[in-house]
Amino acid sequence: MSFSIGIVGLPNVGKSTLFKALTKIKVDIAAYPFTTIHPNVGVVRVPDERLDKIAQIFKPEKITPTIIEFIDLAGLVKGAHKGEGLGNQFLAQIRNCDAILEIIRSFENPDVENVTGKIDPKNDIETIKVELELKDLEIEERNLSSPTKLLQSKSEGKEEKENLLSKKPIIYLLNTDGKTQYQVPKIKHLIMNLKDELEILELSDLEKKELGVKSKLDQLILACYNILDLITFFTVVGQKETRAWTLKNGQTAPEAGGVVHSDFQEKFIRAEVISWQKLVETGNWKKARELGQLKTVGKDYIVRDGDIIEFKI
Ligand SMILES: Nc1nc2c(ncn2[C@@H]2O[C@H](COP(=O)(O)OP(=O)(O)OP(=O)(O)O)[C@@H](O)[C@H]2O)c(=O)[nH]1
Ligand SMILES: [Mg+2]
Repeated sequence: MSFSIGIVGLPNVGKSTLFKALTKIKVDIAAYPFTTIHPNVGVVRVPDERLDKIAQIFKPEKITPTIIEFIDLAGLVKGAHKGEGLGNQFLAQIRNCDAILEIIRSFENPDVENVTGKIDPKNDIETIKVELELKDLEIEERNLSSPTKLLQSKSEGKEEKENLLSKKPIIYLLNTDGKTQYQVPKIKHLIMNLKDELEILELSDLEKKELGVKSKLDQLILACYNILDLITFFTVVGQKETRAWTLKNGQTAPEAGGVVHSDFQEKFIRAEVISWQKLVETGNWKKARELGQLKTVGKDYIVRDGDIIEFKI
């Protein structure tokens, strides 16, 4: 199971720059608008110190983190819902994402065309919000005027509300150069310098220390993970593999089994569970069992963030 984050924003705001920093995939980055036409898709590991600590106990051959997918989309402009710019195609791509990461330009650079003419985060946020809402409205109207369409989408289990663009979880990221003055939007947001992030990637740990620079990419990845309301559980296969998996908050032990192996959900009988802290404290699986720290759980057990699970099928 993997979840996806769509990188959204006006043209030339740094979407592909961020995508490259996150995924290390070489993509087109240029000073003209609409550089990205077809979406770029990449997978990013979710940083997790707990996984490393568990692995220190088992010293496995393989340590597998969990992932989220990032999709670098084409720039969106005013009127996109009516097909302006790369409009409609773009909006359909957002629909397939689980959450939106919106990049807002807060850097000045005369060489990089600014399609709105000035730095105005508040206004840019509004422009995108309106486009998403207008597109939703258009689809709702189309459904209302066509009862067959409405029935069809209901029978396919596509409850329209869930799929509304304007209802998707969203994270705002101001791409700033640290110099440009702008009005801070009254919305929770992250601030990063995406161009610097690309450069930081090239530095050694020592260079980073000497220059006193620190990447914020991990922080951003975790923010994306959290906004999706996801939790992580772990599995251990002896000295072979220690692995992290993603689950929706509130899901049960059999559902977690289904993530590990398609068979496991149906065949689930029970599971043994221990929190990662407990195991790291005790330092040994066998000892944890002897001390009665492994809890046997049934089908109704709601998995908790940080659980280490052994499935019994
Ligand atoms: N000064 C400065 N330039 C940046 C920053 N981020 C991106 N740029 C530059 O802005 C231009 C556009 O960056 P992209 O990452 O291609 O922007 P985009 O949002 O993907 O653009 P489209 O695909 O055209 O919508 C490039 O020339 C980047 O080098 C930044 O933080 N500061
Ligand atoms: Mg781009």
